[in-house]
Amino acid sequence: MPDTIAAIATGGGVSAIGIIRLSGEDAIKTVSRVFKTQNGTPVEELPDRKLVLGKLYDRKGRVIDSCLLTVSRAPGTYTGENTAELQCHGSPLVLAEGLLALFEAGARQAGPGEFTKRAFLNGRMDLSQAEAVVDIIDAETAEAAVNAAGQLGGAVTRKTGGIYDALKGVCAHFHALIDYPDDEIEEFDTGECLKTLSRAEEELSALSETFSRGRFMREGVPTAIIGKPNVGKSSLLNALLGYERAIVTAIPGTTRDTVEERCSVGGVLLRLIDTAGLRDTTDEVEKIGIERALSAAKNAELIITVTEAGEEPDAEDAAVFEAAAASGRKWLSVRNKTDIAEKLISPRETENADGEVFVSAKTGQGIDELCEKTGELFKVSPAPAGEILTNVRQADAVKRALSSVREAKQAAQEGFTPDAVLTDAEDAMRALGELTGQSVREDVVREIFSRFCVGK
Ligand SMILES: Nc1nc2c(ncn2[C@@H]2O[C@H](COP(=O)(O)OP(=O)(O)O)[C@@H](O)[C@H]2O)c(=O)[nH]1
Ligand SMILES: [Mg+2]
Repeated sequence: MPDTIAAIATGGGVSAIGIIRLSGEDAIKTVSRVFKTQNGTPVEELPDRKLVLGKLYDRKGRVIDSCLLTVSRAPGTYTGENTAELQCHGSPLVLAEGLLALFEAGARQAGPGEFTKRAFLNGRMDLSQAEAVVDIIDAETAEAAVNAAGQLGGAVTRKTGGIYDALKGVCAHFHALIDYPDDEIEEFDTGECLKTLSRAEEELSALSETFSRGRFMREGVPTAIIGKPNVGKSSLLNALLGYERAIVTAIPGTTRDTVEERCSVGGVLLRLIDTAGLRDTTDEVEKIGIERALSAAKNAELIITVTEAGEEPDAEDAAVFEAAAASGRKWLSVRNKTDIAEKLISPRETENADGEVFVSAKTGQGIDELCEKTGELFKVSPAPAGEILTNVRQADAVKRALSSVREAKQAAQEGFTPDAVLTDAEDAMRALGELTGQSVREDVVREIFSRFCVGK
């Protein structure tokens, strides 16, 4: 029988309310030793899911808080076990003392993600849903949270569950053929089997393709800001971030190393990389910075070139445009310093850019338009919430399932023996089972939950 775990579930600092939660067979009995209800009802007789006022006692039996308690009994709880939650005043000291009193009353400290791990082990959610819990907590844009919430609702498993069942049907038939070769099993219809495999292939391939978008959603779009020195790259980074992150001076060559910051721009999470200005230099440090700038541009998905709005591009600007055009990545041409430009010039070299925006990093003019354009370029096209894969582990499982389905299909097409098709189809099922946790190894499960915070 799993022991009773307890943890502070809310953030570390001072807050209005702080929550201590417990889960386990003896959760309610344990909390009854440190909490007495205002109206005298014994804690163990409290109804489920009802907030009750009472007093919290420390290890020495002194009242340390007046707070609220809810108890919920198994199995209809988050963890599937008996649970209790104390809503205290949000003093870190009160919460720590309350927790220590609970330890003395028989609970032990919960490890990272242990509540959710118990929920998984007790069948309250599958593995992809459990991972969605972390994704909601870690979400940095509203879009990421909406997708994670959809996954918590089981969107990924609903999508793959149908494919899993179809493959199971194919396997059952092949098993029958192998196990009872002499029986009059309904004439095997290769056409039907191929149709099922093709449908599975199509759906898995579509799901697999959502991952590159999903990855941007979760980790951010790597974005390199490039341009010659002094055009306002660092100023642009600061304008987008809304604070003075990078050093800005009138001295060319100020930014020598790359500076990276995450920032939500037009609803899209960007990993903005400010770089050293691109120019010919003999300065050793600056040279290395320029190499890093070029390598950042190579690894970026979005390139923002910065040039001065009022000036015709010179040779250095032209080299910057050329690097962006040659990269094959999405490219936004930012024409900066509109506040001091006599007229706004649209250079011919940027015709093939994915957008041109006139801004002043100094006054903020045009920054909204830049955000909007970025949003348009990378907005995840509407997919039902949760049907975008954001998780490397899940994407890898889907990819393996896809490749096994393709092998099964090929084997069936080429008239291989039933067991050849069967082996591949079963591999695909096993890979899909990893999404829900059906066929996942214990150490992988442990690794997944170790990424959670304590108290979740
Ligand atoms: N007037 C004006 N000056 C700017 C603007 N953006 C940057 N600057 C100035 O240009 C100089 C170089 O800016 P910085 O951001 O360091 O350029 P970087 O070398 O490309 O990173 C600084 O003196 C900035 O104050 C702008 O939009 N308008
Ligand atoms: Mg700079």
